Formats: sequence, C-alpha cells, structure tokens
Amino acid sequence: MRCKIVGVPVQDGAGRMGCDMGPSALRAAGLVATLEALGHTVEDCGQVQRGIVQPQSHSNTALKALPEISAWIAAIASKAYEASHEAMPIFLGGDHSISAGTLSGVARRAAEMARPLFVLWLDAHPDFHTLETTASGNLHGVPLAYACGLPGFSGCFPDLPVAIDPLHVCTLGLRSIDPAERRALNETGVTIHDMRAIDEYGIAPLLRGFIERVANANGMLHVSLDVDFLEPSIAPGVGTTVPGGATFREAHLAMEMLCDSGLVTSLDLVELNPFLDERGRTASLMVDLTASLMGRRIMDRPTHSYSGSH
Ligand code: B3U
Ligand code: MN
Ligand code: MN
Repeated sequence: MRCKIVGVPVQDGAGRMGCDMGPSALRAAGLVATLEALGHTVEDCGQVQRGIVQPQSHSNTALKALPEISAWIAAIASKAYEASHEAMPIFLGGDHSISAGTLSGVARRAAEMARPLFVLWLDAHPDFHTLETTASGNLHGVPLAYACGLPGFSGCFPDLPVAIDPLHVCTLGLRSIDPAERRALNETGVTIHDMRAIDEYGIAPLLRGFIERVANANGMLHVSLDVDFLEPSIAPGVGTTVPGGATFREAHLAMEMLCDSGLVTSLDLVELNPFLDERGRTASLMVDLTASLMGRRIMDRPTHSYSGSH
C-alpha cells in the first residue's frame, strides 16, 4: 500500500502543552521504517503549517485558542483532502482537535468517490461537544461533533464541505462522557461501544459488527486512535488519562481485525504527549499498534482462518 505520513503538530486544543511534539516522537519511534518493513511505500509529507489566524470571539468565554484551532483546521482539511488521493494518509497529532480537519478532508474525498465514509473513534471520550456546550473550552473535545455537522460551528470553524452521517460513526472504549455529550450522542444515533460493553461482550464481536456494516455499504473507513483509548498503565504519554482503558491485547486485536477487513482508508494517531511519556514507550506502542493495523501479525494467516477442528 502507498502511505502518506502527515505531521500535524497542534497542542492548543489540549489542556496541557506538549502534543506538538507528537509527530517527532512517532517518527523517532520508527514509524516510517516499520511501515516500510511491512512492504508499504511510505512518503513522509512533513508537517502541516497553520493557516492565517483571524481574530474571533464567542459567547462561550471558556473557549481556548479558537482562532488558532480554526486556522489549523483549515490547513489540515486541505492537506488531508490532498493526501487521501490514491494513498492512505496517516496523520500524526497533535491533540485530537486535528481530527476536525482530517475528517473534513477525508469526508470530502469520500464524497467525490461516491462512497460513504465511516468513522471508528477509539477514545476514552466521545469529543462530541459543540462550541456552546464545552465547559473546559479545550477544543480537542469538539472534533467529532463538528465533523458530524452539529450546529453552532459555522462562522467559527471553517465551513464543512460534507458532514459525516452520525449513523456511520462508531465509538469504542468510551468511559468519560459529559452530560451535554451524552444528550447529543443519544439524539444523533452514534454507535457507542463503551468500556462496559467491551467488558461484557469482548471487543471482537463489537468491532466485527461495525466492520460488517462498513463492508456491506462499500464504505471507506477512517480510524481515529486517541492514546487515552488505552489503559494508562501501558500508555502514560497522554494528558487526559482515564483508568480502565483498552488493554494491550484488546488494542492489538482491534488493529489486526481492522487490517484483515481491508477497509481502512485513513488513520489519525492523536494525543501523544511526549513530555509526559516514559522513555518513549507510549510512542513505541502507538507505532506497534499501527504496525498491527498495517499488516504485522503473529502468524502468516489471520486467526479466523482456523476452522473449528485443528
Ligand atoms: N469531555 C472533556 C474531557 C475531554 C475530552 N477530550 C479529552 N478530554 N481528551 C472536555 O474537556 O471536553
Ligand atoms: Mn479524543
Ligand atoms: Mn480522549
């Protein structure tokens, strides 16, 4: 496969500084060589540059860095659209606000190809606030709501070329949801496989159901992987740890199943904060998970090719 690596060094959307170093850490952890060793052709497109910042104000005075994030989103969206042409873009965040731009760009590409875009959101949080409802004002809490076309972003964030159908969005791993997000999720019909569902049913059947829906619709699939999806004890390099996350094995299994599906057309690796990491272990884990998504496997064949009797 042809992959394009796009660095997106944004930190203003998170409550803690340091995510701007994420792309460097992921490169230092060997992302490009890892993908090449799996047989992919990799082009490193360097870093996105922020667009021009226009002064802005908003009635929600808690909002932080609105003009800066808005300028980033515009630049990221056009780069994402461009990079998704005949290649699989891998976006290296940066905090999760970058996904407002990556989703906007890949949704535009999917519409052009007349294929529905599906989104798998691997995160402790749904990031489903609007500019009105966020209380923290951290704009990494809004990208999914923006990309799904929820109201209140126009005139503040760039106009969306195409909104993503919330019925095409599946969140996996949620365990921290604010009341306003809960209401919005229920109203829009986003699929929610929270940590309780993972505990109760296992990650495989939940993910398999979503993958089947994408396959049946001939969809494109964007995967957005927030570091805090993972259990903090294995992934300390993130500013918003929430206990009880996905285990090492659950996360790798999810990536392997996504790989077997052959449906993933774009990927975000977000919220890595190298300032909080321990000797690069979170960066290395993110690279290893990407390797599982891109074809690294324990044996030559997927596990499900085993028949009942061996
Ligand atoms: N929902 C909270 C917490 C949060 C969202 N995304 C992250 N943290 N990473 C908020 O601030 O919007
Ligand atoms: Mn997130
Ligand atoms: Mn999160």
